[in-house]
Amino acid sequence: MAEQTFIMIKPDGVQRGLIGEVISRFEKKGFYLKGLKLQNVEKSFAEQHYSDLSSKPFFAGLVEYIVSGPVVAMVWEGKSVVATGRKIIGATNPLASEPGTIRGDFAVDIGRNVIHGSDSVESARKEIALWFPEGIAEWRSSQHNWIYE
Ligand code: YYY
Ligand code: MG
Repeated sequence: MAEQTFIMIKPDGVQRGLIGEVISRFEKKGFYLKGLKLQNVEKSFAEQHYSDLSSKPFFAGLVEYIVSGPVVAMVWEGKSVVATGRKIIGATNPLASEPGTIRGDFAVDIGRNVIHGSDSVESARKEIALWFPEGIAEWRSSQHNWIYE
């Protein structure tokens, strides 16, 4: 199976009308959308998603931010999509993100950085299982051979 990553548009990205922009960047690159839903999440769910960061001083604020409005949860698939997705997103602190990245183009503060992307293939696997227990779609783009050699 091709590599998959979990991407989430955070509540600020949804409120600011950036859903289409984010999807467009991943789509135009040549990655395939395999799962998509907009939902509000419970505090306990957000805590589980960010459980690795539970000891950090910013944890409570981060969880409060994630539950402050609906998020868009997605699974994207393609060659090296985990690492390349992180490049498309940009550095964690938007003031350090390069222009041309999502955070570099659309965010200022670290606690309002618009988007989440899995940091490894292993975290992607865990995050996809957490967010999409129902499974994801099976499909293959008819353009596949025009994007991948
Ligand atoms: O993977 P990424 O989102 O780039 O950063 P993480 O180190 O996993 O932190 C998750 C999330 O926490 C980050 O997107 C913003 C927030 N955060 C923060 O508010 N303050 C920090 N000093 C570090 C991270
Ligand atoms: Mg992270």
